[in-house]
Amino acid sequence: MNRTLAIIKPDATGAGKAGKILAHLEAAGFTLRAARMMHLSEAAARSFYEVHKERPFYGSLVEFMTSGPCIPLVLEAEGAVPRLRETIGATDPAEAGEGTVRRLFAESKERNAIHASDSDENASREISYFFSGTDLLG
Ligand code: FUP
Repeated sequence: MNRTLAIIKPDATGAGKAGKILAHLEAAGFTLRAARMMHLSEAAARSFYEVHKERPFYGSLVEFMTSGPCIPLVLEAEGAVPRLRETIGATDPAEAGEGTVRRLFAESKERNAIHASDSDENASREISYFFSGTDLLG
């Protein structure tokens, strides 16, 4: 079994879509191992997306991610990282496949409902960014 990190983003929580997204993820075969609801500080959002700091959308992305509460989740499945990337679809919902989370629930390329780790290494780093070891026991 493998684990990955998802974040239900502020557009989705604000629009009352968090429950439907979680149900979709469980129906897609993921087991929920940890969850929390939090409002990211600007420092936390900047740090989480530091890899994008030179990109033109960085400031806007940080502003969006701090605009309301989000819900980091630890999800478990065989091949969790690639499987969740498939389940959520392309970054831009207009390009995301039929039935993917972003196609179903995202508003735009920026307000795209959900984050998912893009490698096992980043999944480990991102899980420990939001959760402590004791949250993940059992
Ligand atoms: P993804 O891995 O699909 O979440 O996409 P990226 O890591 O490339 O981008 C991270 C986030 O930056 C996206 F979820 C949304 C935002 N973004 C934009 O707002 N505009 C862009 O052109 C690309 C990404």
